[in-house]
Amino acid sequence: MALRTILEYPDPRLRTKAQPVTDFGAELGRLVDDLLDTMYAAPGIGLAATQVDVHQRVIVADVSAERDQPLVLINPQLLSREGVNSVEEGCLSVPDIFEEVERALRVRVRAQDRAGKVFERDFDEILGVCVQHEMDHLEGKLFVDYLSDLRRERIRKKLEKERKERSARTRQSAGARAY
Ligand code: GNR
Ligand code: NI
Repeated sequence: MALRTILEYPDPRLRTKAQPVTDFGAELGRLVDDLLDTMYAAPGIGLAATQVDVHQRVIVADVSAERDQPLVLINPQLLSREGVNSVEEGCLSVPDIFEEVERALRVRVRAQDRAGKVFERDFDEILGVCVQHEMDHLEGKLFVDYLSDLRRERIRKKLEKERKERSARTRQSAGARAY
């Protein structure tokens, strides 16, 4: 079990466009396992490789209550979308911010599994929203990009302020230990 560090907005690395996976070897297997471990530990219902600073087209999700139905999508492609759905979204890379975002109600996706086998599947309800949210991460897009500029700026300032306060506390306790 290995947990990876999740990047937080406005970290510019979250804006990186991910590259297709071509090598379905042991390294990919380790990445998928680490993404699942990190998602379950957070806890979150989905995680994209982009969020752990790996810029490959890999996403994981699990919306089950028992947390026993892991979904792995490698090189996901959107085939079709229908309807409109709007739910309050959150993101592990935008901590403690929840905002309503409009998405498709149902999407059909072609992807590969961890062995490289191609499959197609429809996703709807919360899993459909989650898959669209994760696929956005692979393009360097975040749910706050759907909000107004004003709202997004307020969120950025709040998170930057919290980050500064956090690092000031860390410095202080490191100093206290030294004496
Ligand atoms: O844990 C998460 N919850 C969530 C809720 C509504 C819509 C999308 C999500 S995904 C998010 C985890 C995350 O940041 N994935 O990228
Ligand atoms: Ni997210």
